[in-house]
Amino acid sequence: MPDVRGREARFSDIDEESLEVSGPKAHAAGLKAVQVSFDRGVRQAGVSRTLRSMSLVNQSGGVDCPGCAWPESTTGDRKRVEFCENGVKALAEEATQRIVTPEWWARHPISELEQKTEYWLGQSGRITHPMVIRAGEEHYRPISWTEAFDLIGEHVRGTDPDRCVFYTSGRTANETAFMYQLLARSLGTNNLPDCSNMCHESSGTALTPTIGIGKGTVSLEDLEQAELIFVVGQNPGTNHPRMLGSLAACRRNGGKVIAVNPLPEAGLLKFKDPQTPRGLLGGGEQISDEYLQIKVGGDQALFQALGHLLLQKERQNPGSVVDREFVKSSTKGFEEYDAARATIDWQVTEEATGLSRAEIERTAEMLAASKATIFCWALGITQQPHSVDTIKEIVNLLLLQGNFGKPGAGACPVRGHSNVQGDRTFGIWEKPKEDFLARLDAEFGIQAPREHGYDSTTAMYAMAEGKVDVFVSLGGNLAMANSDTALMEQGLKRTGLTVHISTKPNRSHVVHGKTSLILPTLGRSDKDDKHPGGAQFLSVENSMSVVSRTQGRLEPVSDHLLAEPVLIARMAQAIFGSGHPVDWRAMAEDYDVIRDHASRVIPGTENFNQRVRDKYGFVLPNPPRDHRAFATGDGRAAFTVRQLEYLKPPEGHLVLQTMRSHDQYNTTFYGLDDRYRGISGGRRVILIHQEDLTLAGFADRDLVDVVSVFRGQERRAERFRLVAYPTARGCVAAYYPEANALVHRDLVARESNTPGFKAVFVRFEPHQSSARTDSPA
Ligand SMILES: Nc1nc2c(c(=O)[nH]1)N[C@H]1C(S)=C(S)[C@@H](COP(=O)(O)OP(=O)(O)OC[C@H]3O[C@@H](n4cnc5c(=O)[nH]c(N)nc54)[C@H](O)[C@@H]3O)O[C@H]1N2
Ligand SMILES: Nc1nc2c(c(=O)[nH]1)N[C@H]1C(S)=C(S)[C@@H](COP(=O)(O)OP(=O)(O)OC[C@H]3O[C@@H](n4cnc5c(=O)[nH]c(N)nc54)[C@H](O)[C@@H]3O)O[C@H]1N2
Ligand SMILES: [Mo]
Repeated sequence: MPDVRGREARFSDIDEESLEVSGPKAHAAGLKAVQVSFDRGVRQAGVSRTLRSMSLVNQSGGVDCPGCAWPESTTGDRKRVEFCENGVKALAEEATQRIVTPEWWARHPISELEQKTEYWLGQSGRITHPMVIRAGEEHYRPISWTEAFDLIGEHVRGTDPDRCVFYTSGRTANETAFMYQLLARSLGTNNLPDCSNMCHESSGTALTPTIGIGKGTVSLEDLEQAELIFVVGQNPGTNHPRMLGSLAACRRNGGKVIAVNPLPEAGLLKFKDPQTPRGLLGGGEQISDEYLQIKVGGDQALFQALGHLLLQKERQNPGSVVDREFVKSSTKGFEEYDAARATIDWQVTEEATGLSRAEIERTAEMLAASKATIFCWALGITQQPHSVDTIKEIVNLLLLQGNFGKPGAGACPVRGHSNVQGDRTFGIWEKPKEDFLARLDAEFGIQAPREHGYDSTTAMYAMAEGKVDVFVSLGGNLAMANSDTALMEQGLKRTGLTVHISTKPNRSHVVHGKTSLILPTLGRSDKDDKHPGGAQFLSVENSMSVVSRTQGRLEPVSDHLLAEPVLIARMAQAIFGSGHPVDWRAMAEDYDVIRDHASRVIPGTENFNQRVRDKYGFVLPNPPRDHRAFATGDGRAAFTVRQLEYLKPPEGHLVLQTMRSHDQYNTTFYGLDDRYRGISGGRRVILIHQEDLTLAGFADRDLVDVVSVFRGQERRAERFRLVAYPTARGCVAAYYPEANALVHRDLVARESNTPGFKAVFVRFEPHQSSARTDSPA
């Protein structure tokens, strides 16, 4: 049973008194974005560190921006400034000169830290020393690195491999990820959950069986060449700002953009490019030609309707819409799809989408007219119960018009964390394929387990049930990131040893295991030069399969930080002792050794060391894009027929989506403002349509408790301000992670098991100070 008062207090300084609402903005970026980014940078890191880090971001041989996974150009015409406001904020957070020392931990007992907000914890600064806390103790205390590794070795050797869990957050570099999965598999477990489980897992799950690869099939250049781009369930103005440049370029080349989103997101309306003088000072460029303000969860219905309309046009005028040649030579299942979409129930379609038939028909006209279409999507699509089906509907539409393996066309799941895609490529996955494991075994002389491991959801169940003795977190903050906050925290507390490899304090350190270690590590912008052969670099893979170098240059804030590959090697040595077939030390000393191993295990990384040193790195093979090849077993891409599903909340309830503000990086807060949505000084808000507000019997700015329902169980989160906002009818929005407590542990996407963060049924009750949080059980 969580302490209700504690949970309230922990969010209280990000609350109401300072809340100001001015309504959604009509454009993104511009001069204000540049001002804000410099301000934040200088406040955290000082002028010279800010300028130095900014000049290196996303340049060849520089540091890959830790913000998002949006790619940089690889054609040589990279701009002097290849970053955005939020990238600068991400770097400033890391380059900060605020430090969290052993004295800091001595000043703040756990009982006090438990009351602190995530914002406060993160803003405290960079952790300088390895720290430990044991059962019954009130403070983390310093521990030597040797003792810390010995402690891990003892705990791991003292239990079953299957009772150990190795979590990864997507900032982890390729080389680090490769070593980490090797450690887990040498030990004998595939318990390798990662943030991707909560993010784009649905995309991989839908794409792999239909087009034979779990990744996107477009390059940056394709976006500029597209005739039509759909941006579905995505807020690029905040989460992938440099994408706006590509969308604007597409329109300048005569292409069109259609936004599909329940909220009127500023970045999808107008864009003032901060990387050009005209963009800084001018009135801004229009981004969307059509804005479909869809109901949350209504996308599958929209895509089915578009399929129906395309096929209808094709029947009226054969050869005008469907790419017959492609469908015949490269796909299967067209007849079944054609038959299933022959009719459509318009009443259901309008109810599911909240869109008018006229809007959908207009959209179908644009789609039919386009000879090169790209679908971009992100979490609005992936975090629904029927996400996998919705993405398969996108694939159907792309296949109909042959939008694979030609310029300006394809599927573009826009990834989140800067290296979440690379981590998968390099082996972080709870469901590894046999051929990967066989190559791993051969390369290292180990016997990797074949049984699948826990994902982020099943790991949470296992931890809460007391089935986990050791939990290692390579970056990340699962206490705040996962669904069902109370259950996740309970799980961490039940675990024998939690090991947090981190740069900054976060909630997961505070709701720790019986024994807990915090192991501070170098960030991406830090210099990593304590090696016999001198400074080392790492590599990352962006959202478009480009692998490139990243190398930090800043002086670390402490002499006691270890680089992640070194840290993992020492952890492995402590666990396996001498005589282990893997030469961990050689890898830690020289990262080329890791890359040489990886190049023999991971297809497409041959000559890794040579090619990664090319100016802009290299592109991994992508069969659908490279030569219209689909590795689905029989070489054909698959049309699929899925039952229509959309969200039907019970009487008196609305659908809640949980999303990011403009001032956060996942569970890290840069500030308390959401500038483009016109919300400032507070995060505990519910954006709700004025008419829904009135219907529910509330008024703008009322203070309410939010109650979610799932399979007869209720969860409660207290003290939110209702804010009248032009969102789609019947759909409300709140910020992540404040609303995670409302997401039931079993509310997940079918097949991918991704939490249904954007599909929560809620109602509101006037706030009562004595209300209780429901037990998560
Ligand atoms: N600055 C910054 N950048 C980031 C991050 C960050 O926190 N801060 N996080 C990174 C990570 S890990 C990720 S995964 C990405 C996330 O990038 P996004 O997917 O853009 O993230 P969200 O804020 O969750 O935004 C979801 C968007 O989907 C819309 N939406 C919600 N439900 C639906 C629906 O049912 N249908 C449709 N069509 N739209 C819907 C919402 O209105 C919102 O615009 O960003 C990455 N980049
Ligand atoms: N309700 C709701 N919940 C969500 C989502 C949502 O849309 N709605 N989105 C989900 C998604 S898409 C994701 S990706 C997850 C994010 O889940 P995570 O990846 O687990 O969370 P982050 O907030 O990105 O992790 C932040 C922590 O990483 C550590 N860190 C930062 N830089 C480094 C580094 O260089 N090295 C190391 N070792 N540590 C570092 C810091 O200590 C920081 O506190 O959240 C998910 N949760
Ligand atoms: Mo993500």
